[in-house]
Amino acid sequence: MEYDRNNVFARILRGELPCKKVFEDEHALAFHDINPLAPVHVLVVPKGEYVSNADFSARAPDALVVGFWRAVGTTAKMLGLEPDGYRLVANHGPNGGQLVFHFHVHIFGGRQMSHRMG
Ligand code: D5M
Repeated sequence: MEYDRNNVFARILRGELPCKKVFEDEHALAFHDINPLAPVHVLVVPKGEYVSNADFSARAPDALVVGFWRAVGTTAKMLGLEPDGYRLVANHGPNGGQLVFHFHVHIFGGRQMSHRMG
């Protein structure tokens, strides 16, 4: 699939749409999900045009891959989720339930997660 430069996260990254920002550096932007599925539900998106995890891990420069995952860890720590733990999810493609085709990782926290898959 080709990257759509007008997807909602691209527009947030360009400042065309608002977000409730948690963290930002040169590699990534983290903000609250508009439709939270847990007491804490934050999305981390890399800066760059990557459709999915497959695209990101294949094409992104090493420094961006490292910087992105450091940003995920920093964001979780900033949210105070470290001691009790949290869940990371990246939906990939139609079977994965991906809705926004700009690679992103969900951080879920603030409650006990079950092992069941939705
Ligand atoms: O899910 C994409 C996620 O993105 C879904 O949980 C809603 C969220 N979303 C959609 N639009 C916005 C805006 N404008 N702000 C914040 N969050 C948003 P996935 O299935 O992983 O692609």
